[in-house]
Amino acid sequence: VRTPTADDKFSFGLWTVGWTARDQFGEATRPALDPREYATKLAEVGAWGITFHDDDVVPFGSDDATREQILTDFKKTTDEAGLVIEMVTTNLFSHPVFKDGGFTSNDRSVRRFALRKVLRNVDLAASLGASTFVMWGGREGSEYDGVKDVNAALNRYRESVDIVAAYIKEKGYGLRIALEPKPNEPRGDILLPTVGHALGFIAELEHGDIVGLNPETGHEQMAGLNYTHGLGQALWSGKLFHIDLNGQRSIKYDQDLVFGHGDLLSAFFTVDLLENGFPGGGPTYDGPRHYDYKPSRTEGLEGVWDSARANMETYLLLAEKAKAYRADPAVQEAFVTSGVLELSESTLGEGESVADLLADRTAFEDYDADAAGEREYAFVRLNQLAIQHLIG
Ligand code: 3MF
Ligand code: MG
Ligand code: MG
Ligand code: MG
Repeated sequence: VRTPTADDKFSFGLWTVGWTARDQFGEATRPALDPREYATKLAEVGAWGITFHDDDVVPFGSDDATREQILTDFKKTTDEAGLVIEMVTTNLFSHPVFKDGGFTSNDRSVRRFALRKVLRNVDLAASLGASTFVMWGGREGSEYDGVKDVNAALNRYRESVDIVAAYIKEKGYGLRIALEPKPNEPRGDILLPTVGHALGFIAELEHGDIVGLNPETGHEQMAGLNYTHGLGQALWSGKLFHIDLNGQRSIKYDQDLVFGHGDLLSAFFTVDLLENGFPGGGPTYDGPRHYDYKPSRTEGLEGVWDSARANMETYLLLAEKAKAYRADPAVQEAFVTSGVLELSESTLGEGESVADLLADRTAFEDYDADAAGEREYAFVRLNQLAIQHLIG
């Protein structure tokens, strides 16, 4: 498979390759390198972009001068490596102050602190030329239903997101906010648990025009949901601003495996959608192919870079296969047989009114539902063509 280029727009969170593999049950298995070393190496293995949380680069609580110095050095390294800082995000989950959340903590002083931390980081994101500001509310939620007033929590969530969005507009920053849904972990239940919940939330915002989504493969799959369908609805809503690609094997803890190392067939259709769009046309995604994965705890530093490469290699392999799948005359024919393209035709005809439909006896009174019920859709055949392209 070919080596990645800047046109592929592959991007990685600094916290992915930078994870030292400390988990709930065990110590770190890898050393922590200087953030700049990860950046240089990411560029070497073919990444185009890099993303980070404030605390990934600048230790929490650093004074202003230290922060300034660290960020200047980091930016110098990414510039030299030719890496684009395409997204910046804020850590509102690690420090104990956020144990009951940031924007939705029951403690008002924590909410004000969280908002200040985010606004400060929005300034940083803009100054570094990022185009997306991701908000993953990992601690916004609860373990116990009785401890969180969901109505008040959503009001506070909306308040903060609207304040940040209004601030971005007022400053004239070229930034858009992307909310990242997740059903659980670290909280027992997290607010805005799925793509659908988050879309419903965005519709209630005053400044929702610059607020969209950053759906993560594993997060939707942890809820037993179809990631590709989630991306599809986000696209349909004009809200697919950014993505977190990785792998997850069914409903369990957040695995953050290499992309394709979870549900491979689902990954194929994710890439098919991202690269080729909907079969019948429609909105497409042109943003970064961003990875949020974890090199497994069993891997050393060599494994870190092997796994980073694997993410991109798998994507490129799937992209090739998805192109061949779409170009295959047998697939095109199956799209017709299976009605996949027929679905793009509006249900009422051009200029047809409901009254016309009600008057159309062929649509109902004279309609042979039994005959139509006999139609074979041949979806299995179409799916098998995908399998043939994937593993044939
Ligand atoms: C947790 C996540 C987060 C977010 C990140 C970006 C630590 O499961 O996916 O990664 O992606 O905070 O905002
Ligand atoms: Mg995640
Ligand atoms: Mg994950
Ligand atoms: Mg993520």
